[in-house]
Amino acid sequence: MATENKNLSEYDKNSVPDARNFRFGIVVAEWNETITEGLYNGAFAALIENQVPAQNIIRWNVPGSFELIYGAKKMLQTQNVDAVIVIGCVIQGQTKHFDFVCEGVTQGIKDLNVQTDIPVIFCVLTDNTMQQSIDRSGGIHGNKGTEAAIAAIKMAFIRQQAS
Ligand code: DLZ
Repeated sequence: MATENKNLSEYDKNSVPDARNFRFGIVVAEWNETITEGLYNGAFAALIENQVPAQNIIRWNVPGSFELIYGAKKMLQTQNVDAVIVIGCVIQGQTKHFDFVCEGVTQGIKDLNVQTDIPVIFCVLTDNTMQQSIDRSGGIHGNKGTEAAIAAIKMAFIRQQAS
C-alpha cells in the first residue's frame, strides 16, 4: 500500500513509497522466455498496483541474460528512468556456460550499480531445474518479478531522497 513519502530516516521498511511520479525501465532476456515473461508480468503488475502510470514503464528485450548488462547500460543512458529492473533466467546445463553467464551478468550489473547513479535491480533466476524457475516466476514460491518491482520503487525513492 503506497503512503505519503517521508524522509529516509523516518522510513518504515514495510511500506512502499509513493511511486506515481517515477519512471522505470525493465530489460527482459528472451532466453527461457516463459519464465522471463512470468517475471515481467509480476513486475509490471506490482508497479501498476503502486500507481506507476503504464506509460512510465519502458520495456526492452535482449537476447539472453548476458546481454542484460548492455541493455541496462543503454537504458540508463537514454531513457531518463529512476531505476532499472533486469529480468533473466539461467538454468544449469551440461556445460560451464551456466557459471560464465551467471558470473558475467552478476558482476556486470554490480558494476553498473557502482559506476552509475541510477539503481539497477537484479531479477535473474539462477536455478538448477526449469521447475525451480517455474515455482519462482508466478508459481508456488511466488514471483521474484513482484519483489524486484518493490525493490525498484524503494531504491528510486532512496536515490530521490539522497540526491
Ligand atoms: C548461451 C546461453 C545458455 C547456454 N544458457 C542461457 C540461459 O540459461 N539463460 C540465458 O538467459 N541465456 C543463456 N544463454 C545465452 C547467453 O545469455 C547470451 O545470450 C549468449 O552467450 C550470447 O552472448
